Amino acid sequence: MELPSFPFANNGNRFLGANPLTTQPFAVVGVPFDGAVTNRPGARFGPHAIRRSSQMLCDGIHPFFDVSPRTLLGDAGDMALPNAAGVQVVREHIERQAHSLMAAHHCVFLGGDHAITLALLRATSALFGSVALIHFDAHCDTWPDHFGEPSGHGTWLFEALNEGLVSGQHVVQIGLRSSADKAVRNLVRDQGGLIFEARELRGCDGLALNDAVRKIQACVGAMPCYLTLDIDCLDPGFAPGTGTPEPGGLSSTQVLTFLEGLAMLNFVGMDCVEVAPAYDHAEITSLAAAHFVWTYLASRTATHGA
Ligand SMILES: [Mn+2]
Repeated sequence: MELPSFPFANNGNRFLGANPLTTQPFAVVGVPFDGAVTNRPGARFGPHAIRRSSQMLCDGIHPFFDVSPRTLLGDAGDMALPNAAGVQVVREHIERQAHSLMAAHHCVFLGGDHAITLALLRATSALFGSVALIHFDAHCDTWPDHFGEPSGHGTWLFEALNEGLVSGQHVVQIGLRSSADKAVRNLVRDQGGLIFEARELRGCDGLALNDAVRKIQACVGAMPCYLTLDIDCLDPGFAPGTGTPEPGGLSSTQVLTFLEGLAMLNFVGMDCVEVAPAYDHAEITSLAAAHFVWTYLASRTATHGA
């Protein structure tokens, strides 16, 4: 008698048990770099933990979009990166690999710390021009330097704006609440973009978030849009496993409401960063990340070819 395959079996640790990447339209790619963090390292193990937690999603049929991304999805494994190079050299390697992958597939990158996003946006901009950006985070990441050094995981958006990779009027930040100089915290708003601080979203869920969703839709319009989701946008109660946790954050359901409500945007790629499994408990953080990536991929599957 042939036994059914156990749904939580280790399918080579590929996201959602997908096949290795060949010609599928959607790709998941690990970017295991955490050399630019401020506080606790460990996000280099994020891709493995997110893939492992995604095994729980079984057939992958999403209850809101009513599709499974699995058959349209391939897992490219992790990028090959130098082990002891500085952030600038690592970013060159990331950009080169991301560019060739994004030219052929709609990609979701699993971080890694947030410094990788500058390289991913360089690849995105080379293919799609200056893009709109949806940025979930506790931190503004518009610091002009990283504690005296030119670049770190909190400077990528400052650099991306200066390089013209993203269009300042079409940047939307959601969940900000960390300490920072006021001019740094408000940079995106001062350049014409939108900021929804965690404070403004307290107590808002479901329909109460529709106003924010509508404002974001109006801001981004039909522009090619990149989504970057720092898992520390969530309250540490929902995501303890991250390097720089900030109390007073979003709930998992708030983020899911945004992802579902923004499904009609013209997304061209996504990353989910800063999952650091060494500080996690019961896979809470990696499960949240897997759900967000799955929801994004289901939204792309639902609109694929439409
Ligand atoms: Mn952050």
